[in-house]
Amino acid sequence: MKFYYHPISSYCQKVLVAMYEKGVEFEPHIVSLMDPEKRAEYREVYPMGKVPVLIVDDDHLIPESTTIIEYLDGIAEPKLIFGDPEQRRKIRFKDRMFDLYLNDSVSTLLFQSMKPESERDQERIDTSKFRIDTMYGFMEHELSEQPYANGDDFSMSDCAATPALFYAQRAAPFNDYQHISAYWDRLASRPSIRRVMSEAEPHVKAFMGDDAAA
Ligand SMILES: N[C@@H](CCC(=O)N[C@@H](CS)C(=O)NCC(=O)O)C(=O)O
Repeated sequence: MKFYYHPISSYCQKVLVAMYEKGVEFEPHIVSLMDPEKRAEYREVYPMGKVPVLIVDDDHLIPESTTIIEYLDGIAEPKLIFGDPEQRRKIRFKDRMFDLYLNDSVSTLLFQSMKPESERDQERIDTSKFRIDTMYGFMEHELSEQPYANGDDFSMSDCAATPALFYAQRAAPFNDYQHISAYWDRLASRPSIRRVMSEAEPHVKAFMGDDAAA
């Protein structure tokens, strides 16, 4: 399997966590999306130009982080989408919530904060803050009753929460939320996640020009 990704990309980190949890072997292809030439080259692989992408058997292209994890679940243990239909629905639901309303909002805040104040989009910032606060409220409640997003076992939802919380430490700190903080400590102590973070760290430092990944 060929995996097209970049260690700094949150959606790639989500899939890397799943791959390292499962011990899946892959051929790494790092895509430098900041370089216009490399970006154009990558569009030959995947016209949408987004990472991550998994290529299986040389020509079977699998884009989209959730879809990649669903594919991996079919070929390698441990399962990250498991249980009865209701449990599986909840795993997918939280995966969507973490991607769309937490991760995307955290990314928006990070990118906006890197712009000069006069160029920032206050409406997008306000919407992102509202979504993050709403997600934190939801997560704090859920995590008061269980160690992981869907109970006792680590699932695809936790893969999705990882990069969001990794970058949220900088963009939208959650220190005031006792259960989210404990959840983050639990996530960050998993070997798969420690590996993803340590691989991302030098790239995050170079991109943000400081100790953001510390
Ligand atoms: N829904 C996609 C989102 C992928 C995505 O937005 N990837 C970003 C990096 S985190 C990207 O490729 N950005 C480059 C671009 O938008 O051109 C997924 O879950 O894989």
